[in-house]
Amino acid sequence: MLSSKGALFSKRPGNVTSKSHMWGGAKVSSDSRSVFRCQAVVPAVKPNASAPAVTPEVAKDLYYDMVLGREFEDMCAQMYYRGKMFGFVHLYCGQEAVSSGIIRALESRDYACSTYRDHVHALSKGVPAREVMAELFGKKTGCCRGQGGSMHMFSAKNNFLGGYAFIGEGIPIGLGAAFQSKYKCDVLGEGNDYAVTASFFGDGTCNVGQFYECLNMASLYKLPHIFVVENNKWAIGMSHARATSSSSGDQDPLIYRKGPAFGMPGVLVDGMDVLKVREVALEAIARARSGGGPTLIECETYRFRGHSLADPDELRSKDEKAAYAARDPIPQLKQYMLETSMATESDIKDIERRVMEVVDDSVKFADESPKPERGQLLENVFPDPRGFGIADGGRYRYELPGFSSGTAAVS
Ligand SMILES: Cc1ncc(C[n+]2csc(CCOP(=O)(O)OP(=O)(O)O)c2C)c(N)n1
Ligand SMILES: [Mg+2]
Repeated sequence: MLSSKGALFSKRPGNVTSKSHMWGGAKVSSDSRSVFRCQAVVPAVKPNASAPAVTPEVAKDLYYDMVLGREFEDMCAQMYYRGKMFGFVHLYCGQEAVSSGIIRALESRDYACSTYRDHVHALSKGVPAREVMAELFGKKTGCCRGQGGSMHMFSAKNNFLGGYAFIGEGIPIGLGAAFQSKYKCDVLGEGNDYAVTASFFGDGTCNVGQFYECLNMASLYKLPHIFVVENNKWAIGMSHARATSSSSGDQDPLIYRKGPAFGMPGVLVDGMDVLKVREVALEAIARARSGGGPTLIECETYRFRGHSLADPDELRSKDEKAAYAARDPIPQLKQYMLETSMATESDIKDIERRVMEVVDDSVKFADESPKPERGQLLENVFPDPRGFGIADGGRYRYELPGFSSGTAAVS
């Protein structure tokens, strides 16, 4: 049950309550997890009569995925403050309905391209929690062998095209993926329809030039690309309304209106309602897959934490935070599933227990995994290791003992 003041889960469900792990020599009991939780409140939700129809299986998948995203991020906060992660870490708490609503509507052959707020996008696209957590710990078993870290998750096998520290950098990468899938089908005759790419980015990023260049190209070539704007109202400490001009003279600088200016549909959706997000996603995916071209989807959402774990989050008002906390997408879906008999309390508990096990397991795996060898730092820098130059004695540097022990190509 949700507690009105406390966490999403006031108590760890099932038999995992007594489990504990060793981290850095300190025995950490799972109870300490609540300290690091994102504070959720019971939302004033009514059963949504106009909610789009989904099967119980889909609803349970969405619930699992959103709870996984929330619990994984809360665990990241705990591990960050325990010194297990380095650099900036941007959490996704509050925005889960966007990731789950869009990415879980994609097929495995489709692509997702992210931002620096990328852990949950990676999880929704099927990158195992173990690999994401190990990447955050900088371990060799991470999805980028520990060389990417929080902002640079990538998984070729899951068609997850990466996180990007520079805002807007992922959009042209996503566009390129959409281009290749159209090229393969139309020019090389592979397959009967297109793999679809969804690229994610924030409201602040919509004032970066690459966004407009990509809107233009996607529309010009009718690419199977979905632009997903996660409008959480803030770009670090800059309010969207303050930083962005309005297209039609009204107060609210609505981003979705930029779609039609480039010849593509623009859709505004409640990004705190996963079923609504999924509904618009399915429509955009079907259009993209069948050659109807791109869509711009603006999801109105909110992050429940500061910009990064280094941000004290003092600029946003208490009232604003409370208003969005009351629209938390996770309890909303839970309540909907219970009231429509899509799931029982025991189904819900079972999902939550499975999530806890996956998150606990990811931490144990990451903690016990080996660090990369020192020489790995020099891999994947030049395609040809001779690019590292000549060392004293006339040999190529890569020929020196200990240069690299891994996968750098040697021709
Ligand atoms: C090209 C570039 N300029 C500036 C920054 C610094 N920066 C990091 S996050 C951010 C704000 C982005 O806000 P938004 O797109 O709304 O995404 P959100 O953090 O809200 O998810 C800025 C300006 C950057 N990372 N890259
Ligand atoms: Mg933002």
